[in-house]
Amino acid sequence: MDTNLKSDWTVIKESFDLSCDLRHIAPIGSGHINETYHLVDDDKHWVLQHVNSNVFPNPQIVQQNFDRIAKHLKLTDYPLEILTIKRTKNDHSLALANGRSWRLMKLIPNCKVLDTAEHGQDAYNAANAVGHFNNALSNLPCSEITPVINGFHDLQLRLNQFNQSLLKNHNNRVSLCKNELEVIKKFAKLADWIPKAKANQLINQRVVHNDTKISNILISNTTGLAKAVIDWDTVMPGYCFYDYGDMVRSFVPAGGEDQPENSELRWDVLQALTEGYLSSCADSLLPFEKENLLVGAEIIIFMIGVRFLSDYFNGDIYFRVSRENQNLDRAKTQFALLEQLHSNYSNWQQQLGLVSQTKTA
Ligand code: GN1
Ligand code: MG
Repeated sequence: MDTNLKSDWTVIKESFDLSCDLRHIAPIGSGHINETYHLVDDDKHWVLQHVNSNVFPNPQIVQQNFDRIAKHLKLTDYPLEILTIKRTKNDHSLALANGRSWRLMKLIPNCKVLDTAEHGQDAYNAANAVGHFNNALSNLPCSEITPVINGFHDLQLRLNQFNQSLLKNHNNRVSLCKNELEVIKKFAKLADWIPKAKANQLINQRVVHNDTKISNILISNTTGLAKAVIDWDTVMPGYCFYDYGDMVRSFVPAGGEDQPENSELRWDVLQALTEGYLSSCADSLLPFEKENLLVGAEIIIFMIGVRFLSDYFNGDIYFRVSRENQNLDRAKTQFALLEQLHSNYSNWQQQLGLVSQTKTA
């Protein structure tokens, strides 16, 4: 059990008016940023989370966005479960204990999460859920959501941060990564693509999830269908490419996010994912956006690889690790997938029926 939870428990219990004790709490989830627990109180099941304020400097804003998203989803015909929080006795969305912010959400029962898609059907179901999420939020004005992390998916900013990490060079790790440095040089030009498409008004900024890895989609144990899209912390203005791309990187390699030796691009999974996504949100996408989903995938796969490698060079201070070189393996996995997608781009594009008819960015 984490020491933060132990030291903050008395305040958490009092704030949320709970009667259980630490014995009724167990860690769940596989997130790299927040600490997450399953808590049982009087036969009610909750998810307790410590919102990491090193990453989210203003957790209040995260919760304001959360409320706005829930309100909007309830007004649409969004077919999945909507996350619900329990407020504190004093009617706050967060309990503050020793400077740390804790929130309590209703647990959605009888569900599992996956670390990768086992087969095409998983990919179709999960991507269909993300499509519903994107579709339902496509008419929420961006001005109603406050960005919680500036430049979160700004590739140029991430490359600048990468350059800083080269100077940090924790334990001389840069010298072990010649191949990865070559990949970064080769793909750095992707940083222009979204700014150009935006300037040419070919893509629409909209409220998107920004973290659609497969473990953020709850799957029903009984039906095998998606029940909820969870982890709304980074829901912010962005582009459809971010959510499509994050699915590709987390659904398609059989080994998930951190097994470079198991990072083969599974064509059937990519195809099912794309079909599942378009089945629920094609109507809210512009033709140019649909035709360029794979460019979006390249951008996000590359960007997250860059972020993992930066963290490796910084000494693993951002993404939680459970073993040595895990961030390096995460970066290698992204880059291996990126190279496969890139080298066969026109072929995938054709087979997915995403061939460009409109002008290029
Ligand atoms: C982080 O917290 P978690 O695990 O949902 C990260 C995402 C990365 C992801 C990689 C706020 O998400 O951007 O894509 O790890 N979240 C933040 O697995 O940086
Ligand atoms: Mg997240």
